[in-house]
Order: sequence, then structure tokens, then C-alpha cells
Amino acid sequence: MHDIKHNSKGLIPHGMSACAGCGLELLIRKVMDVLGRDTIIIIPPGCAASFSGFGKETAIKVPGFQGNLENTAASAAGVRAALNAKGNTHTTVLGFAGDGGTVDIGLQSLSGALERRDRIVYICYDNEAYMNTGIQASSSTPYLAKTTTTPAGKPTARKNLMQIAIAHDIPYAATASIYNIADLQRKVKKAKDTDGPSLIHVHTPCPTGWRYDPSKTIEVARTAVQTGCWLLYEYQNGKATINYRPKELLPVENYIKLQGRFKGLTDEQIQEMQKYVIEDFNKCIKRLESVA
Ligand SMILES: Cc1ncc(C[n+]2csc(CCOP(=O)(O)OP(=O)(O)O)c2C)c(N)n1
Ligand code: SF4
Ligand SMILES: [Mg+2]
Repeated sequence: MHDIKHNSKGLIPHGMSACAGCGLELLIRKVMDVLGRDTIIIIPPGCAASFSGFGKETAIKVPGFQGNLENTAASAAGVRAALNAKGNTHTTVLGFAGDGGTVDIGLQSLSGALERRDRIVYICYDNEAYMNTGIQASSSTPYLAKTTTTPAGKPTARKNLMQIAIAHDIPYAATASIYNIADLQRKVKKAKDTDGPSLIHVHTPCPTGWRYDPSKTIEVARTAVQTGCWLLYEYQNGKATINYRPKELLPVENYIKLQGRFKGLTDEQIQEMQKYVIEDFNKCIKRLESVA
């Protein structure tokens, strides 16, 4: 038997089948370093399934299973209930799902778990499309991004997962980014220690779907925050904290020029996008400041 208090680093071995430069691979390693061995993980179909494995193989050194795309949170809630029935309150139950499995197909299941106040940690790794099945747009795909189902650029803005989660009045919800691992891991620790449901929404660049050089994953993630395309903040027991607020936002062009999925936008579209990003950023800051 492993001693669950020790040997919690390296729970995801190297030599995985994720693409080079995959943001998700970095994320899952860093999340598991914090959660440790005493964790049960539920992963739905999607790129993260390359970690939960195929057939008898798995690349995660903790128990878990691959569920369905639509019921990650319900599966996690069921595992939590079974552990509770056995008197086990120490094991962390983690639902680890993509944007498609969270904001689209699994949203009802997530809403149910948040409403029941099931003590689960739910992490949405957001690569902003259905990557595993060929880069189809999800409702988390940003405005004007090209995917195989939005070849001329997505005409609508993304759905706001954090606001949906917060509307359930859960004790802990945060955004995070893989360019700031210290901030991410602090949030994972808080989620682990939360007595009730917690959600972390992580911006997770994907070189294959976003079409950039794999060496630029961290640069892409950082530029998203510097341009206001992604904001780092958290809600804890109804109070909001903005974790990092750039003094001045960099032009959105700095972010989109790094990625092939925004290639070919007209000057007018880039201006449109800049306008949208600033408006959305200011709206979000105003909302957070009203509950700070
Ligand atoms: C109900 C259902 N519809 C479609 C699929 C096929 N499918 C498997 S993985 C996947 C993509 C999931 O996208 P996301 O959750 O964003 O994860 P990613 O692939 O981007 O990591 C889809 C559509 C499925 N497994 N179940
Ligand atoms: S398609 Fe994107 S998210 Fe999926 S394994 Fe490749 S880089 Fe990672
Ligand atoms: Mg996805």
C-alpha cells in the first residue's frame, strides 16, 4: 500500500500522448502535485482522456475513471456520496473536464452538483473548443476565433462559466491560467480545503487547435491576461478578489497575432474585437468590485 501522505509528486508520468506544448498536460501535472495521492479523479472523453487512458492503461497514479461527456460532476458527486457513506471525508474527489464537457454538454450535471452543494473539486481546463474530435467550436470559443465549425470566425462571444457557477452561490470559484502556476496551485489548495463544491476555470492554451508554435504556450497564456482576454480572479464565500489587474491593457493584437486561429481577420474585425475585449473586461471588473 502507498502511504497517501507521501510521494505525491509525479502522479502523472512522462511520455504521454498529448501534443508537444500542450497546456493541459502542464495543468494536470501541477494540479495533481497539489491534490496528491488521496484523490479520485473523474475525466470525461476529450484530450484529458489521454491521461485517464485507454482500455486497461492509465497514466494517472491515483484511482479514477473515464465517465461520459455529459456527467462529470454527477459522477464526482456519486463518488463523494459513496465515500461519505463509508465515513471517508479525507479523499478529494476531482472532476477534470474540458470546456465542451463543462459549458455545453455537462452543464446540467455541473449545475446539479453545485446546487446540491456536493463537496467536489471541479476543474474546467478550457482550450476553447472541442479539440479531441477535430477543433469544433464550443460555447467557450472566443469571439472571431476560427474553428472547423466556424471557419469564418465565431460570430458570438463566449459563455461566462464563472458567472453561472457564482449564480449557484458556491463557496469557492476561481479563474486561473497556466502561465502563473503559483496562483493556480494556491487556488487548487483552496478548492481542496473547501467544504462544499468548488470550481476552477483554467485558461489552457492548445498549440494544435489555436495554431501556434508549441514553444509559445506560456507566452500565449500570459499575453491573454496582459491584453484583458482572460482575467484572474476568485470568489470566496461571496467576496470577490481580482488577483492581477494589468495597469494598462496591451493591444489585443499582441495576443491574436500569435495564433493561426485569428489569422486573416480584417482591420475592422480586429477593432471590433478590441472594443469587445475592453467592454467585457471593464464590465467584469465593475461586477467584481461591487462584491469585493
Ligand atoms: C454526448 C457525447 N457527444 C459527443 C461525444 C464525442 N466527443 C468525445 S470527446 C469530445 C470533445 C470534448 O471537448 P472538450 O470537453 O472541450 O475537451 P477537449 O477535447 O477540448 O479536451 C467529443 C465531442 C461524446 N463522447 N459524448
Ligand atoms: S489538441 Fe490541444 S489540448 Fe488536445 S492534446 Fe493536443 S495540444 Fe493538448
Ligand atoms: Mg475543449
